[in-house]
Amino acid sequence: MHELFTVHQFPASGNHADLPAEVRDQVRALAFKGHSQLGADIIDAFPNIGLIANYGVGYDTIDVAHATSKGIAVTNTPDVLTNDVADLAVGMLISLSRGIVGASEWVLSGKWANTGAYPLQRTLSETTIGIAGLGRIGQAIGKRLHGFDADLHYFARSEKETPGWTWHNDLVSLAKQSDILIVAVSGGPETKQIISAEVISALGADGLLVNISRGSTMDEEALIKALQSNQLRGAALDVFNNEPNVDARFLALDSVLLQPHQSSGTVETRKKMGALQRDNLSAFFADKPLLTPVS
Ligand code: 8YV
Repeated sequence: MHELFTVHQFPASGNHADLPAEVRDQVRALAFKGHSQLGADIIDAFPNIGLIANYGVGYDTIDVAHATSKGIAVTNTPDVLTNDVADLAVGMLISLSRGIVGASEWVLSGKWANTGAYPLQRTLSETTIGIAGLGRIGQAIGKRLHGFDADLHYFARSEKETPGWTWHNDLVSLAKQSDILIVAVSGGPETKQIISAEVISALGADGLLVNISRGSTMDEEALIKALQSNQLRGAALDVFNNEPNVDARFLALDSVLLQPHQSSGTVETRKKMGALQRDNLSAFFADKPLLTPVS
């Protein structure tokens, strides 16, 4: 980044106002990473920007409508992270349904030698799996699960071309039909808490839930209550409402697999995400078409 552009670091305080006004005036583009709010207040504090280049596919914390109204473009980093996110979703699902983390602990703690075989877990193959959201990532997850001989169902606004997967235009209907529900919708106001108490209850006491999208898509209160009262068999979560401060009630549950929002977190993918963010910035400064604009 520093070789290509004159870079001003965002203040360590996290407060844009700590950057002197004369520096803010010089800034022509914002390179954004993270999940804090990039709202109208910050956008307005940089009067000469024409681009917000996000490092990540999800841009739910950026006020895109406000940026657009001011003629500021927003770019993201789609595609390059799809495989890693789908891999982690499937990995979390296998680990949750087969109790892999607990099984490792069983060996490490000497329980295998001292108390005997690990309790039986549940099969993953030949179950009915629902995918909420069939964008790039949802499709990549489906492609992987197809190999498990799973009966695949999905929720999307419109029916997609798939190898025989069943479309639902209603999440409760999808959850009712599924043994496992994987959440892969994008975050934002439209999907806020769409995994509601009703959806969780429709999944049922034997159900498993996997979330690799955004914490905001989940009614976390309802999820915690369902897990605490065994109204849901388990949940594998890479994303949370108040990251990185995970609700402490999750930590007390045996039926969860918790990940630190790391689905795109590989050396290879993060390099590609950085390169795509920089390429968007370069295109902007060279007055060329942006590679991956969101709007
Ligand atoms: C983050 C993500 O961008 O792409 C997304 O939407 O959530 C992640 O890849 C990454 O953790 C950097 O903040």
